[in-house]
Amino acid sequence: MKLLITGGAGFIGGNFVHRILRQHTEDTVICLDALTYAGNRETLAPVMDNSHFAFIKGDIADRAFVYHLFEVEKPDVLVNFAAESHVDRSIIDPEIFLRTNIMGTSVLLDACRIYGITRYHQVSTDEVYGDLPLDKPDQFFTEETPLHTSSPYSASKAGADLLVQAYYRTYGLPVTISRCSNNYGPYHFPEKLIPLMITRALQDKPLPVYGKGANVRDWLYVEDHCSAIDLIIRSGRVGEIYNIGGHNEQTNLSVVQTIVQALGKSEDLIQFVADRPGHDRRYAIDPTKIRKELGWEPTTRFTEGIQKTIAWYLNHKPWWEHILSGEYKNYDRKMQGEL
Ligand code: NAD
Ligand code: TDX
Repeated sequence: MKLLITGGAGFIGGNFVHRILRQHTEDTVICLDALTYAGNRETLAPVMDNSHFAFIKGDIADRAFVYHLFEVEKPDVLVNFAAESHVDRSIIDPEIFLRTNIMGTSVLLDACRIYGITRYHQVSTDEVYGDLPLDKPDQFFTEETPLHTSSPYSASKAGADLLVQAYYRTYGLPVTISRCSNNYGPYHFPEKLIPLMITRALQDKPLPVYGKGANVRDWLYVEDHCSAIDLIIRSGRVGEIYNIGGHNEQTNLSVVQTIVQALGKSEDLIQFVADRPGHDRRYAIDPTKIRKELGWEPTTRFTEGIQKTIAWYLNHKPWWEHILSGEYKNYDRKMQGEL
């Protein structure tokens, strides 16, 4: 199988590239990535010399470029991870989210329609369902939950999902969509909660918790997300949506306290700061469909996954120190009120 993996120099896409080359040695992987601020060649360094792997730098929203790539490479399967992925950035500047997440997806879908594909898989998010109340712990997002987005990011992801469904219905394109809860693990960009807190705590910098830290996220170790997508592209039913989550809900404050304790730091580092506008209260996935249909189960519990993640950041300081020294620096200083 020849896979075109877009966004493979990012967090989840990078982990997915590593998994495919490790687990499916007969497959060939082409990674297409624009190397935005969030893309990182160093994430792919361990596979750059693999003869079953090729990296191509390019923009999924560049129609002529993408069509040429399809003509030359003729991929069998496309897995689309490429996106602008950070909610806070979408609040500051929404436009690039529409361009990449919606227009980029439409270009990829058109390329698949014109040149043919055996499967187009869209990596989506539980954020398209909006949020759940904090005081109703028995409520979960199912695949039937209506789309009800809160941020420009989630609106752009929902727009992309609707396009994918339209291409299935109108053109019969063989598509699948997965909607996963919050991921954590190696190669996670340090603008997101868990890596931000780990890297800042390691530098003894203040840890900014939005509001009261009472918002709830449903955390899944990235390798479990990748195993679910791997199953869906090989055995999932065409035209279907699959929710992915491991029933691991935690308040943000509890996650930050776990990190602080694991690193032996003081809780005095925690600072409650202004809340995110439109901040979703709670995400919680019901993964019954993927468990029953495809037999998927997560294998990494949070207590184990967070230790592995912290250990990874401790052992890969050059990876994140390089990021902290570059273009990201100004965004970080702005978010921390230093600019
Ligand atoms: P990320 O920001 O770490 O990586 C995104 C990658 O896409 C980067 O390598 C970037 O260079 C690339 N990219 C951006 N714009 C591009 C363009 N126009 N053309 C080509 N490449 C481009 O994101 P992530 O956290 O790895 O998320 C990957 C996907 O998974 C996204 O679609 C996101 O919506 C979805 N998702 C993420 C989470 C999560 O918790 N991180 C949860 C559910 C779903
Ligand atoms: O400094 C912070 N302080 C803080 O309290 C940051 C960066 C975040 N938070 C809070 C906001 C959220 O409630 O932590 C929670 C997690 O925030 P993010 O890491 O920004 O993730 P979230 O907004 O939940 O979105 C993530 O999960 C769904 C990914 O970034 C999305 O790409 C994915 O679709």
